[in-house]
Amino acid sequence: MTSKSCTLVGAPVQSGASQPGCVMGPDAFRTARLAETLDDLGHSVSDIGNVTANDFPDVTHANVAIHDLAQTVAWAKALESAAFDAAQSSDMPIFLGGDHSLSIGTVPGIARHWASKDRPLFVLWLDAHPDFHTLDSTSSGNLHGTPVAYFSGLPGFDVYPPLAAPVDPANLCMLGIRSVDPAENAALAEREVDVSDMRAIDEHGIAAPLRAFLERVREANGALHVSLDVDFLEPSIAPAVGTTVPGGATFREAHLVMEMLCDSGLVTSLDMVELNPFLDERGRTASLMVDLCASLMGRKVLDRQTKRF
Ligand code: Z70
Ligand code: MN
Ligand code: MN
Ligand code: MN
Repeated sequence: MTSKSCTLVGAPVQSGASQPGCVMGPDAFRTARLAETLDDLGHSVSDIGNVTANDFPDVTHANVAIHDLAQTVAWAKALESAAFDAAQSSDMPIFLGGDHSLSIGTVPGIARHWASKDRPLFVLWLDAHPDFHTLDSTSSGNLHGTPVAYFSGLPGFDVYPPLAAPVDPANLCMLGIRSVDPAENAALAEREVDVSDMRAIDEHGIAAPLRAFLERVREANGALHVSLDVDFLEPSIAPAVGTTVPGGATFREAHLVMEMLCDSGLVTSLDMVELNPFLDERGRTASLMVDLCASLMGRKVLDRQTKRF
């Protein structure tokens, strides 16, 4: 792939998850040599360090299950502007989480950037979960379950920052989904979101739905944000996550997704989220995530082009 300017943005958010540990995620990615790996692939890499959020707004919500709302909203505001700035100044912002509530900030900031260029933003959500709760529907109160409903413009998010550019639900694709709460199920069906659950992937393979989605992005001249949750992966190869769900993407499926994304040339930004280094085994999950990022950014098994069927 052509050489890109990559901006690494640390987002040590853990207020959206039920257990602590994601605060250490950005430094685990750095320890697993993410910057050096991208540099070796020929990219120019700038690590701007970690974003901070300390200006907690005075917000409340009637749903008493919700915890750490003010911290999560503060992170969203800080990350929205960090994401916008990183997209303005580089080819490929890469956000190092941090739990998935960081996408409450990153995706809207990226969407604001592409709206200013008159390009629609598409989002590929690689996750065991659709994260499609509203503030009213979440029963766990873990706000990492809410980013997609929010940035897709669903109602009821008055306490989150106003969206400059909502993502059209028709521009979403979810792969790897295997844990969906009833309220999410209803909301996904109502918006006709493109969801490939594990049952569909077992039947058709993971390449077919991804290929169809990439075709849609290309036809629309869209930009593509990829949000990679550690729990997309099979827990036996990626144990460092608070919400393990059996039956995840295999090593080979995950690398294939990244290689197809690389070949498409369409990806313009990336979240790497939910890494909880406290739960890792000798850094294997952090290293696997770095290897997946390397596949996305041009690492190949063979230098020469192999025949594609
Ligand atoms: C569940 C909830 C979730 C990520 C777990 C799980 C949400 N639907 N999201 N891990 N990234 O608590 O709302
Ligand atoms: Mn998630
Ligand atoms: Mn998840
Ligand atoms: Mn949770």
